[in-house]
Amino acid sequence: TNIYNAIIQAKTEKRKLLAILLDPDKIVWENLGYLIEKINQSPATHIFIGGSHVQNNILDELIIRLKQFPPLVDRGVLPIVLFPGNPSQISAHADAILFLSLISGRNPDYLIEHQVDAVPILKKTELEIISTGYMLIESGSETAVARVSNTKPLDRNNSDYAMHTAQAGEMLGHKLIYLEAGSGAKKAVPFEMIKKVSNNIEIPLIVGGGIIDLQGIQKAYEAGADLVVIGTAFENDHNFFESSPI
Ligand code: 1GP
Repeated sequence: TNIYNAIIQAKTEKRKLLAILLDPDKIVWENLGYLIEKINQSPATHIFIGGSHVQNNILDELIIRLKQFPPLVDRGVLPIVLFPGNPSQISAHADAILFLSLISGRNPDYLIEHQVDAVPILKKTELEIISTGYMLIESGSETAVARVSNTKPLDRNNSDYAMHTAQAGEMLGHKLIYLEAGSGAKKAVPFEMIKKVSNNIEIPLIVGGGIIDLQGIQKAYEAGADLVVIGTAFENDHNFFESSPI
Protein backbone atom coordinates (compact mmCIF):
# COMPACT_ATOMS: atom_id res chain seq x y z
CA THR A 1 0.00 0.00 0.00
CA ASN A 2 3.06 2.21 -0.23
CA ILE A 3 2.29 3.93 -3.46
CA TYR A 4 -1.35 4.58 -2.64
CA ASN A 5 -0.46 5.84 0.82
CA ALA A 6 2.03 8.25 -0.69
CA ILE A 7 -0.73 9.60 -2.97
CA ILE A 8 -3.00 10.11 0.05
CA GLN A 9 -0.14 11.74 1.91
CA ALA A 10 0.48 14.15 -0.98
CA LYS A 11 -3.22 15.01 -1.12
CA THR A 12 -3.24 15.74 2.60
CA GLU A 13 -0.22 17.99 2.22
CA LYS A 14 -1.71 19.59 -0.94
CA ARG A 15 1.30 18.47 -2.97
CA LYS A 16 0.30 17.93 -6.59
CA LEU A 17 1.47 14.85 -8.49
CA LEU A 18 2.41 14.34 -12.11
CA ALA A 19 2.64 11.14 -14.10
CA ILE A 20 4.37 10.70 -17.43
CA LEU A 21 2.54 8.07 -19.46
CA LEU A 22 4.77 5.87 -21.59
CA ASP A 23 3.33 3.67 -24.30
CA PRO A 24 5.79 0.78 -24.85
CA ASP A 25 4.71 0.63 -28.50
CA LYS A 26 5.90 4.15 -29.10
CA ILE A 27 9.30 3.92 -27.43
CA VAL A 28 12.27 4.62 -29.67
CA TRP A 29 14.63 2.10 -28.09
CA GLU A 30 17.81 3.72 -29.39
CA ASN A 31 16.82 6.88 -27.52
CA LEU A 32 15.84 5.29 -24.23
CA GLY A 33 18.81 6.79 -22.39
CA TYR A 34 17.82 10.27 -23.52
CA LEU A 35 14.17 9.62 -22.58
CA ILE A 36 15.19 8.54 -19.09
CA GLU A 37 17.39 11.60 -18.70
CA LYS A 38 14.46 13.82 -19.69
CA ILE A 39 12.14 12.06 -17.25
CA ASN A 40 14.73 12.61 -14.53
CA GLN A 41 14.85 16.32 -15.32
CA SER A 42 11.06 16.64 -15.40
CA PRO A 43 8.85 17.31 -12.38
CA ALA A 44 7.23 13.85 -12.75
CA THR A 45 6.42 11.97 -9.57
CA HIS A 46 5.18 8.76 -11.24
CA ILE A 47 5.66 6.81 -14.43
CA PHE A 48 2.51 5.24 -15.85
CA ILE A 49 2.90 2.53 -18.46
CA GLY A 50 0.16 1.51 -20.82
CA GLY A 51 -1.25 1.65 -24.30
CA SER A 52 -4.01 0.18 -26.36
CA HIS A 53 -2.15 -2.70 -28.02
CA VAL A 54 0.99 -3.43 -26.00
CA GLN A 55 2.74 -6.82 -26.22
CA ASN A 56 3.81 -8.37 -22.96
CA ASN A 57 7.49 -8.93 -23.74
CA ILE A 58 7.92 -5.28 -24.77
CA LEU A 59 6.21 -4.19 -21.56
CA ASP A 60 8.59 -6.30 -19.43
CA GLU A 61 11.59 -5.11 -21.39
CA LEU A 62 10.71 -1.44 -20.97
CA ILE A 63 10.16 -1.73 -17.22
CA ILE A 64 13.38 -3.68 -16.69
CA ARG A 65 15.30 -1.03 -18.61
CA LEU A 66 13.60 1.82 -16.71
CA LYS A 67 14.41 0.17 -13.41
CA GLN A 68 18.06 0.45 -14.25
CA PHE A 69 17.97 4.20 -13.98
CA PRO A 70 19.98 5.71 -11.22
CA PRO A 71 18.07 6.69 -8.10
CA LEU A 72 16.98 10.29 -8.29
CA VAL A 73 18.61 12.33 -5.61
CA ASP A 74 15.83 14.67 -4.61
CA ARG A 75 12.67 12.73 -5.36
CA GLY A 76 13.73 9.13 -4.89
CA VAL A 77 13.03 6.51 -7.54
CA LEU A 78 9.82 7.15 -9.46
CA PRO A 79 7.23 4.44 -8.92
CA ILE A 80 6.27 2.54 -12.07
CA VAL A 81 2.52 2.08 -12.25
CA LEU A 82 0.78 -0.09 -14.82
CA PHE A 83 -2.14 1.50 -16.59
CA PRO A 84 -3.35 -1.51 -18.54
CA GLY A 85 -5.68 -1.65 -21.53
CA ASN A 86 -6.41 -5.33 -20.97
CA PRO A 87 -5.35 -8.28 -18.74
CA SER A 88 -2.40 -9.22 -20.92
CA GLN A 89 -0.75 -5.91 -20.04
CA ILE A 90 0.55 -6.97 -16.66
CA SER A 91 4.21 -7.07 -15.74
CA ALA A 92 5.47 -8.34 -12.42
CA HIS A 93 8.40 -5.93 -12.74
CA ALA A 94 6.27 -2.83 -12.13
CA ASP A 95 5.52 -1.50 -8.65
CA ALA A 96 1.76 -1.13 -8.81
CA ILE A 97 -1.22 -1.43 -11.08
CA LEU A 98 -4.22 0.82 -11.54
CA PHE A 99 -6.89 -1.88 -11.36
CA LEU A 100 -9.39 -0.10 -13.55
CA SER A 101 -13.11 -0.51 -13.88
CA LEU A 102 -14.59 1.58 -16.69
CA ILE A 103 -17.50 2.93 -14.65
CA SER A 104 -18.54 5.50 -17.27
CA GLY A 105 -19.28 2.68 -19.71
CA ARG A 106 -21.85 -0.07 -19.87
CA ASN A 107 -19.67 -2.81 -21.27
CA PRO A 108 -19.40 -5.72 -18.79
CA ASP A 109 -16.03 -6.77 -20.23
CA TYR A 110 -14.45 -3.54 -18.99
CA LEU A 111 -16.53 -3.34 -15.82
CA ILE A 112 -15.68 -6.80 -14.46
CA GLU A 113 -14.73 -9.52 -16.96
CA HIS A 114 -11.16 -8.40 -17.71
CA GLN A 115 -10.64 -7.89 -13.98
CA VAL A 116 -11.69 -11.51 -13.28
CA ASP A 117 -9.38 -12.75 -16.02
CA ALA A 118 -6.52 -10.72 -14.58
CA VAL A 119 -6.72 -12.28 -11.10
CA PRO A 120 -4.70 -15.48 -11.76
CA ILE A 121 -1.96 -13.35 -13.32
CA LEU A 122 -1.99 -10.76 -10.52
CA LYS A 123 -1.88 -13.44 -7.83
CA LYS A 124 1.54 -14.48 -9.16
CA THR A 125 2.93 -10.98 -8.71
CA GLU A 126 3.59 -8.68 -5.79
CA LEU A 127 2.13 -5.67 -7.53
CA GLU A 128 0.35 -3.17 -5.34
CA ILE A 129 -3.23 -3.19 -6.60
CA ILE A 130 -4.99 0.15 -6.64
CA SER A 131 -8.71 -0.04 -7.37
CA THR A 132 -9.58 2.79 -9.73
CA GLY A 133 -12.93 4.04 -11.05
CA TYR A 134 -12.08 4.98 -14.63
CA MET A 135 -14.32 7.50 -16.37
CA LEU A 136 -14.13 8.36 -20.02
CA ILE A 137 -15.30 11.87 -20.86
CA GLU A 138 -16.44 13.00 -24.30
CA SER A 139 -13.60 14.99 -25.90
CA GLY A 140 -14.54 16.25 -29.33
CA SER A 141 -13.67 13.15 -31.36
CA GLU A 142 -13.50 9.39 -30.92
CA THR A 143 -10.47 8.23 -28.93
CA ALA A 144 -8.77 4.83 -28.77
CA VAL A 145 -10.22 4.13 -25.31
CA ALA A 146 -13.78 4.65 -26.56
CA ARG A 147 -13.14 2.53 -29.64
CA VAL A 148 -11.33 -0.33 -27.92
CA SER A 149 -13.74 -0.47 -24.96
CA ASN A 150 -16.76 0.03 -27.21
CA THR A 151 -18.36 2.38 -24.70
CA LYS A 152 -19.88 5.81 -24.92
CA PRO A 153 -17.98 8.54 -23.07
CA LEU A 154 -19.88 10.73 -20.60
CA ASP A 155 -21.38 14.00 -21.81
CA ARG A 156 -18.74 16.69 -21.17
CA ASN A 157 -21.46 19.21 -20.34
CA ASN A 158 -23.12 17.11 -17.66
CA SER A 159 -20.88 17.56 -14.63
CA ASP A 160 -23.62 16.38 -12.28
CA TYR A 161 -23.83 13.00 -13.93
CA ALA A 162 -20.02 12.73 -13.87
CA MET A 163 -20.08 13.64 -10.18
CA HIS A 164 -22.68 10.96 -9.45
CA THR A 165 -20.66 8.41 -11.38
CA ALA A 166 -17.53 9.29 -9.41
CA GLN A 167 -19.46 9.16 -6.14
CA ALA A 168 -20.87 5.74 -7.05
CA GLY A 169 -17.30 4.62 -7.73
CA GLU A 170 -16.22 5.88 -4.34
CA MET A 171 -19.16 4.19 -2.62
CA LEU A 172 -18.29 0.94 -4.39
CA GLY A 173 -14.87 1.15 -2.80
CA HIS A 174 -12.61 2.45 -5.54
CA LYS A 175 -9.50 4.12 -4.12
CA LEU A 176 -8.99 6.59 -6.96
CA ILE A 177 -11.15 8.24 -9.60
CA TYR A 178 -9.61 8.82 -13.02
CA LEU A 179 -11.20 11.35 -15.38
CA GLU A 180 -9.97 10.45 -18.86
CA ALA A 181 -10.47 12.44 -22.06
CA GLY A 182 -8.48 9.84 -24.00
CA SER A 183 -4.91 9.92 -25.23
CA GLY A 184 -4.40 12.67 -27.79
CA ALA A 185 -7.91 14.00 -27.14
CA LYS A 186 -8.92 17.19 -28.92
CA LYS A 187 -10.39 18.62 -25.74
CA ALA A 188 -9.22 17.84 -22.22
CA VAL A 189 -11.64 17.17 -19.35
CA PRO A 190 -13.52 20.45 -18.67
CA PHE A 191 -12.29 22.33 -15.58
CA GLU A 192 -15.89 22.69 -14.38
CA MET A 193 -16.20 18.93 -14.29
CA ILE A 194 -12.86 18.48 -12.50
CA LYS A 195 -14.03 21.00 -9.92
CA LYS A 196 -17.43 19.40 -9.41
CA VAL A 197 -16.02 15.90 -9.08
CA SER A 198 -13.06 16.80 -6.86
CA ASN A 199 -15.23 18.85 -4.50
CA ASN A 200 -17.61 15.97 -4.02
CA ILE A 201 -15.37 12.96 -3.44
CA GLU A 202 -12.85 12.26 -0.70
CA ILE A 203 -10.54 9.97 -2.64
CA PRO A 204 -7.76 11.34 -4.87
CA LEU A 205 -8.58 12.42 -8.41
CA ILE A 206 -6.47 11.67 -11.49
CA VAL A 207 -7.02 13.70 -14.67
CA GLY A 208 -5.55 13.01 -18.10
CA GLY A 209 -6.01 13.14 -21.84
CA GLY A 210 -5.47 16.01 -24.23
CA ILE A 211 -3.46 18.23 -21.88
CA ILE A 212 -0.88 19.85 -24.11
CA ASP A 213 0.68 22.71 -22.18
CA LEU A 214 1.87 23.65 -18.71
CA GLN A 215 -1.09 26.00 -18.20
CA GLY A 216 -3.39 23.04 -18.84
CA ILE A 217 -1.64 21.13 -16.06
CA GLN A 218 -1.80 24.11 -13.73
CA LYS A 219 -5.48 24.69 -14.39
CA ALA A 220 -6.31 21.04 -13.80
CA TYR A 221 -4.51 21.27 -10.44
CA GLU A 222 -6.38 24.46 -9.56
CA ALA A 223 -9.68 22.80 -10.46
CA GLY A 224 -8.84 20.02 -7.99
CA ALA A 225 -6.89 17.31 -9.80
CA ASP A 226 -4.47 15.58 -7.42
CA LEU A 227 -2.49 13.87 -10.16
CA VAL A 228 -2.24 14.89 -13.81
CA VAL A 229 -1.18 12.47 -16.55
CA ILE A 230 0.81 13.64 -19.56
CA GLY A 231 1.34 11.25 -22.47
CA THR A 232 1.30 12.65 -25.99
CA ALA A 233 2.75 16.10 -25.20
CA PHE A 234 5.90 14.60 -23.64
CA GLU A 235 6.09 11.87 -26.26
CA ASN A 236 6.15 14.54 -28.99
CA ASP A 237 8.53 16.84 -27.18
CA HIS A 238 10.86 15.55 -24.51
CA ASN A 239 11.63 19.16 -23.57
CA PHE A 240 7.95 19.79 -22.85
CA PHE A 241 8.49 20.42 -19.13
CA GLU A 242 11.35 22.81 -19.73
CA SER A 243 9.24 25.53 -21.33
CA SER A 244 8.67 26.96 -17.84
CA PRO A 245 8.57 25.52 -14.33
CA ILE A 246 5.22 24.21 -13.03
C1 1GP B 1 -3.83 9.60 -19.78
O1 1GP B 1 -4.45 8.90 -21.85
C2 1GP B 1 -4.00 9.98 -21.13
O2 1GP B 1 -5.03 9.77 -19.17
C3 1GP B 1 -2.79 10.62 -21.68
O3 1GP B 1 -3.31 11.46 -22.59
O4 1GP B 1 -1.63 11.28 -24.35
O5 1GP B 1 -3.37 13.08 -24.37
O6 1GP B 1 -1.52 13.15 -22.70
P1 1GP B 1 -2.37 12.30 -23.56
